[in-house]
Amino acid sequence: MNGAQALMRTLVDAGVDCCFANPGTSEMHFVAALDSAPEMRAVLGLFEGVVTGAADGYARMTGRPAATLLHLGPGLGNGLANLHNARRARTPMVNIVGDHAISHAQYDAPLASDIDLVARNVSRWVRHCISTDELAQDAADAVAAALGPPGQIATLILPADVSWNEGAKPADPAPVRTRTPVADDVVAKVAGLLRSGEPCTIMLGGSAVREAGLLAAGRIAGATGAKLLCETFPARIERGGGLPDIDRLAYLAEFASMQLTGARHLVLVDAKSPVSFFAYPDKASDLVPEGCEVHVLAEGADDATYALTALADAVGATDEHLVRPPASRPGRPTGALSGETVAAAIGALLPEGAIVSDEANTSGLWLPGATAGGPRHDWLTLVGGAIGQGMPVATGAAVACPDRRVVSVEADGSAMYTFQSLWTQAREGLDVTTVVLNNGSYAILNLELSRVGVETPGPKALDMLDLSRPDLDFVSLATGMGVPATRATTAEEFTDQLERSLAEPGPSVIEAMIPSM
Ligand SMILES: Cc1ncc(C[n+]2csc(CCOP(=O)(O)OP(=O)(O)O)c2C)c(N)n1
Repeated sequence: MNGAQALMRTLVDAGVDCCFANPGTSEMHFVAALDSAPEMRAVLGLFEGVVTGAADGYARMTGRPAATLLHLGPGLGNGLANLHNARRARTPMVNIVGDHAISHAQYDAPLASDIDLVARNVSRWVRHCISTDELAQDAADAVAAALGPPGQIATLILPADVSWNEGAKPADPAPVRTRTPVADDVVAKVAGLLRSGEPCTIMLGGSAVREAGLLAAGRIAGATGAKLLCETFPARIERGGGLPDIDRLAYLAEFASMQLTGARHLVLVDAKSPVSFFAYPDKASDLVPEGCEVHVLAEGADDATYALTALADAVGATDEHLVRPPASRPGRPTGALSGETVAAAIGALLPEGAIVSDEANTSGLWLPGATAGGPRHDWLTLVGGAIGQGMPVATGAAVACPDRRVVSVEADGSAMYTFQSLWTQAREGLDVTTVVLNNGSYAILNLELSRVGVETPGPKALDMLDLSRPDLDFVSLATGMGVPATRATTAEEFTDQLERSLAEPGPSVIEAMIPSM
């Protein structure tokens, strides 16, 4: 067995059986070894941002890391924005980054660079393999590190000769840690606050916004009157089908402050204390209202679900306290196509068990409201704020869940970062409906321009936020990558096209022509 074959077997034995890849010469032995492990699925992405984003989407849905295969420093660097998002989402992931053979390093060949430096920015665990004997153990350690908890990115840098040398043996899976139960006194203290009669807001995030955590939180809110909020960009929130519908903290600090007004205690459950996304002249960065105390119920490796369940018991919250929102869907919209009517159509037609990858940005304002009363679904958001995540994440989620429909709602500017995700969707036959919201603009940045205090922007500034000259034609772009596409200009057209797309196996694109805000 050569190093690459032992690595492949070790990954599969540790439960990593999907590899999103964009290889080069230094990774050829890894590529060849793919065929030595029938369990390993290999998915080609045509840009590293697709590869890393797909691995993120896959792990958000399975809870297991995928491997990525990336080509030296430049390949890893190309994948960085979506690795950043994955790091923020606490996604488990194992990056295998090829490097020049150890014997070749002295020559400073053109693709040589400081890979560790690039990797460290996003990886909690980085190791440079130095011997074929140790490679399999390195891989087993990488998988355990990726699983955390919480999930994190582990990057294994793999010189080509470590891969090709013979005499390697697979390693057993390394032990994986479990989440820590939250101490009784922490639960008792928070229970005391909730019973004090003072206004409490519970901020949920991370693992707390999955079914069990949401149900416990719903009981607590019903029993104590505490207000529930979810972090602005959860990695994966379960929604619909009668689950408590929890408002997300608004992106705009002005609105977020209004949601937090009046709180005397803010209880964090696997969520960060709220801060403004950016600093603005003369505006606060810390959004915790004055006089409000912040308490942590669960964080990091803590078991947030356990903590919420224990808290519900401690405050005497039973199932009778749980208020489940009634099932309700918007009707099929008519008239002009807009962010609002697109949301209504998606709300009217969202299939049971759908996975929504949400990078709708400004046009997505109405989506949560239109879908809250719909059937059970998962919602994946832009945790790290680096755009170009939505389509790759949708791709990985569809690989992870072949029996579920993925609905990828994409603002046009964001779509253009990683649009080649569509080619992977076509090649893998993934059931993804992509809605591109074509407003011809970086609309949010037009808003931000005035929010930062630029009162009279000049034509060059405005040109940097405008997506016309030429207009983007998403129907042609999609069909050029083998994905059927249609264009909708009215709410009726859009709803009909969405209905057809959701019923058709495989990927398709609907370009929704909408006005900018
Ligand atoms: C990787 C990355 N590059 C640039 C940005 C800055 N940025 C934030 S929003 C945005 C434009 C968004 O436009 P679009 O996706 O069309 O959404 P809209 O604002 O029109 O709703 C840009 C360029 C970013 N967040 N991430």
